[in-house]
Amino acid sequence: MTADNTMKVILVMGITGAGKSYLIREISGCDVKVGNNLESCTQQIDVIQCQIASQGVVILDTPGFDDTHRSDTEVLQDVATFLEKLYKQDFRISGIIYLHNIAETRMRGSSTKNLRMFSKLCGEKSYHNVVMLTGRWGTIDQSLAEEREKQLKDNFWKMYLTAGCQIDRYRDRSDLVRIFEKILPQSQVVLDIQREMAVEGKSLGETAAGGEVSQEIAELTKKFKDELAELSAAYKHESDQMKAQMDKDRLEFLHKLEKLEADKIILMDEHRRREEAARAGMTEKFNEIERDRERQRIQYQQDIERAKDESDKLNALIQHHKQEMEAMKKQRSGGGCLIL
Ligand SMILES: Nc1nc2c(ncn2[C@@H]2O[C@H](COP(=O)(O)OP(=O)(O)O)[C@@H](O)[C@H]2O)c(=O)[nH]1
Ligand SMILES: [Mg+2]
Repeated sequence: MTADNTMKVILVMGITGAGKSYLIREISGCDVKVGNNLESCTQQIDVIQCQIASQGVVILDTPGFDDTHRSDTEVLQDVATFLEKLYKQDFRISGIIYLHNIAETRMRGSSTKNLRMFSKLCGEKSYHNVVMLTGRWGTIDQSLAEEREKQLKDNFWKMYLTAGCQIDRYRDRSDLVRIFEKILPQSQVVLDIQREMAVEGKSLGETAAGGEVSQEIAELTKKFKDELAELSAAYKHESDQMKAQMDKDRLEFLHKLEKLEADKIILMDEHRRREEAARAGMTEKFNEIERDRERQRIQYQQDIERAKDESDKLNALIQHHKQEMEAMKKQRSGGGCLIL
């Protein structure tokens, strides 16, 4: 990221198709790619730099945890490592927008899953910087939208609002300007996932968000295995046509199981890589100590040699002095005698 640290960072989250990229295009005026309703368009975190109310702003457009092409583990790995890097480069987050399409007829499984992931990634300490935002007010009847908003306040969003998140409506661009002007001056926060990974050195699997995904992998693996066992038991009694369909289902289950196994490996690999990096860090420290010791040993050796030299010189001097004394003594005693 080439942005400088005076820029304010805003994170936008929510399910695929909620309208995150559309919202960012509206507020930034940048050419942000929006998807169609069926496919996810934002695959990795997109970084959009713009000016809002004379303030340099970096908006982070995130993929939802219900991506059409990638598993939750893959999405989490991207989002978490990006946020960790952001922290390490001294960028702090000023606001988080969790966007929900008010025209959604009911809370889908993916909506509750995205909410759970959002809460695990951010953590309660950042809730005061969160705006739970409903969008697309114009596309349904006002009274119906208000009824749905009430349901969100009373049920699905209740715990987040009670814990400090704010709720707001996005009807047009002026709402976005108002909301951004409100969240930009807020004091900045460190998200739970950033604290866990960048400060406490945890691997992704050890974080709250990673735990959520691991738990889901375990539950899904059990579910698919149970269904596979049921299918195999029923297989014996069915007609050829049914058997063909069952074979297809079986393959599908096996494929899903393989994918879940691959996700487990992603989390384990990430853990191993971190341990290796930590070990490499320790080896480097150890090598540094060894180098230091070698430097000291050489210095010590040189000191001893120098001292030995000095001592040799001194000994030679003493020897010389002794010889001179001897010679003088001899001369003196020789001078007092009469030699016949
Ligand atoms: N008219 C209108 N269409 C929207 C709005 N928000 C999203 N959309 C449409 O909904 C679809 C999904 O939006 P996108 O921003 O890609 O969703 P994301 O997956 O959350 O990024 C796109 O076809 C958008 O054009 C909005 O506020 N008004
Ligand atoms: Mg998008």
